[in-house]
Amino acid sequence: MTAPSSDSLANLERVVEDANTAFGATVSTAELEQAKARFLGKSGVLSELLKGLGRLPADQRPAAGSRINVVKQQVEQALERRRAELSQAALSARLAEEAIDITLPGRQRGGGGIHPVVRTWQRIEEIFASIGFDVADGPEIETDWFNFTALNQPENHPARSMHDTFYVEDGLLLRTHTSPMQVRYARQHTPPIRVIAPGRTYRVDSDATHSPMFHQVEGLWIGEDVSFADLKGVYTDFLRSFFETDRLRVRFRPSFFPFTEPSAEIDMAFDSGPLKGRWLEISGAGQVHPAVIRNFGLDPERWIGFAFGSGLERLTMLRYGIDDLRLFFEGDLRFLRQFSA
Ligand code: 2U9
Repeated sequence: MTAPSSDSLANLERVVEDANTAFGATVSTAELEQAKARFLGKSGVLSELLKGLGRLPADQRPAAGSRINVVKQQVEQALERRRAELSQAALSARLAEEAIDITLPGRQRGGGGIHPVVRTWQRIEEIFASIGFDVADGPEIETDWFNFTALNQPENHPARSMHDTFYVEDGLLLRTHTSPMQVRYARQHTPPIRVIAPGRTYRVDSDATHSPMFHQVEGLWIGEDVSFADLKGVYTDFLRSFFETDRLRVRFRPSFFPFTEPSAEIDMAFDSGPLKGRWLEISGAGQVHPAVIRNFGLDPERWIGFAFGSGLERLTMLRYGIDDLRLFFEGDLRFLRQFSA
């Protein structure tokens, strides 16, 4: 061990400067601890100076010792200052990182939307209400009589097959069409009867173009002189209101349903737009069968009328240009949001 040279003692003030520079260059407390060791550690600059004191002439030791101690205190102060600076900087950085901008708008709950099929349902109710039709309601779980027998579909009719109908306990079933609502309505009202029956219906059928639950709307008009011409007029007016264009045509083709005689398929064609000129099956219809009128509790010799039935999914797909039935039942918000306005 050598005595502190007069040179190193002369440069004591430089030590404070060097420590300040070294501490100032650190950017973390870990770095600062390393820098501290170089000056204040066991074999740091100041310890070495103090250790060398013994080798100085006795008369110089007190002055040199106290100078070294002053410098040591200054270095310790510099260390404390930098420590405070670093911890303040760390705190500021953390506060900045964790800052919450309380002026940002809150997370919106998002307005729910009305399902496109229900939009169609509501629209149809409005259109028919405007020409004096009432809206019937009724149970989705039905008796065999209201779903089949009253509609002239006898005991062994193929439509009753287990393959088509969801049966539940006690001989009840999920209605396979909305017709039972109209039977119930007709038995509780006196003619003239003008009513539509929209709602959910169920059939054992599931593929790309069939859903086990789907929606129908049926219409019924019973009076003393209601004709097929009235049916064509009412249904054509309905389609023109629903699709918001007079530029569409309607045609009837002969068909068969147990509950109507004669029966027809209704086709429509747009005169403009992407589907222009294509005949589209849009509904079934017919003059209500005398046996069904009798099941209303009415005399078929006096009361006559028409009924029609349309699928709400099909009407909705045509109105909005939707090409896949399954979109209605998947609950995909990217699809549904487009109808939330
Ligand atoms: C009563 C008497 C008669 C309603 C009718 C149709 C023809 C028909 C289908 C069209 C598309 C159902 O959703 S769909 O698959 N419906 O073809 N419906 S006549 O006739 C009735 C209804 C009620 C009391």
